[in-house]
Amino acid sequence: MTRSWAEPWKIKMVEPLTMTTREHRESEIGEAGYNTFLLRSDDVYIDLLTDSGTTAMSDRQWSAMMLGDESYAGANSFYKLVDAVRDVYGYDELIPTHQGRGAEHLLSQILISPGDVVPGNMYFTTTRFHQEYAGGRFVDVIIDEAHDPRSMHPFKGNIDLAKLASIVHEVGADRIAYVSFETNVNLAGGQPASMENIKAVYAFCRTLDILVMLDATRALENAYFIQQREGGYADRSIASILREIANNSDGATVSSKKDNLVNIGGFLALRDPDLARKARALLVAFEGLHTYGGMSGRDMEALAEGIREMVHTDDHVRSRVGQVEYLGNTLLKYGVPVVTPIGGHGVFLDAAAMLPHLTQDELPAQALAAAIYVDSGVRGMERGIVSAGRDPETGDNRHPNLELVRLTIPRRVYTQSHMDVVAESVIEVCEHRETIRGLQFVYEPDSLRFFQARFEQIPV
Ligand code: PM9
Repeated sequence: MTRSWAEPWKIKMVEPLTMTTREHRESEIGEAGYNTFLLRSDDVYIDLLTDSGTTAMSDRQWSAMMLGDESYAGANSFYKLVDAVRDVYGYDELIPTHQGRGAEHLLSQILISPGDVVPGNMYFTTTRFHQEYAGGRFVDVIIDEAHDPRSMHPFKGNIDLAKLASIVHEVGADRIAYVSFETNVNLAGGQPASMENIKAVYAFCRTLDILVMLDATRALENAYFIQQREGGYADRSIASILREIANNSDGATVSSKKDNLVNIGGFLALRDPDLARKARALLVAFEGLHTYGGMSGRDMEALAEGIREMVHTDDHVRSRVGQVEYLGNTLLKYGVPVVTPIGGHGVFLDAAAMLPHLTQDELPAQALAAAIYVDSGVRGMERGIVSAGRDPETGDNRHPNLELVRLTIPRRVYTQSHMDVVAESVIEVCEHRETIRGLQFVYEPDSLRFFQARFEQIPV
């Protein structure tokens, strides 16, 4: 008999949810221009928009916040954070930022010169924005399987070494700003890279003096999949696997709003003190003094505790990913097309497969996210053509292979019964899929358009 996992915590405080009617939700989604980012949270029942900053903090984190040292310079809370990052990730140089994109901004500014190329394993919206903003060109070198929602490859986040070698050969190693290696690749569906691949990429880059910078935002979940799926790691602790991932890099950007179990915060971590000096020079202009960056003392306290807590035992990540897999496997059982294997932070619905009557330019994922909201008040997010944006050179829409709706699970927030309600709603919507109409833009921001764009239904 297989034995169940259960959450390694109990609930001390609850937050009431609002129940709404279908009629109300139909009106609200119209008001929000069919963009789930523009809904008010009071109109949402189960909020699966993102796992970013939506975590429930522990009693230890809340009590640590009371110890926050709010000194402008040299706060004790900063040094606790430095120690936590060094102990858990092994990086010596810490540059604290307000969240992940603050770290991406600094990294891109110190390493990218106009015309440089940044190879990476699938784009992430804010990451690519900062790479392009600094004058770089992102080149996708992820393995082909990552673009196939049905491929069962256990490590769809892997970098294709032949693709990487080819772009290095084409432009020359000195025009490669760095390799941008995301752990548990978000837009591929929360898919991990194998330790073998992480090591091979680092070894290849070292021979050419190319830096490898991790996006370690979800490296914990990546470490869990390595433990579960890669030969030789079953008996290793998550903490030691996470450290081994970080050991094979020159630095990392981290949005602490995910793995690190806090509602706000992030950091850039580096090994090279000279690079860190450059980053700190910009930090004081864009974020704050080098001993707080973009965070208050209490934020740094909660973050230092969150970093230690996430690896304290393996039970936390096992139940976190276990809950995501529970939702994904329920949907699979009822024939809903989802990205497989089920990822670490959310279940990604294959909107292209679910709504074959819509072309990609009719924005099927955007329309599906709106339809699920109307059905049950469950809020997901589009991850397809709208998120992919336009090519800065041609101005044309990018057409990604993946046209997905992401149901992202916040950490330590919802119960298994919430997951049942979500699954029932998606199954119901799937049964009436042919009634879902396509959408068109009525307002399109110039960059990161998915956050604020507005849409209307295409007239019949
Ligand atoms: N990710 C997410 O919902 C929040 C904003 S985008 C909708 O998935 C990675 C892999 C992320 C990420 C944010 C950031 C940026 C960097 N890398 O949001 O600035 O998933 O803290 O981090 C979001 P910040």
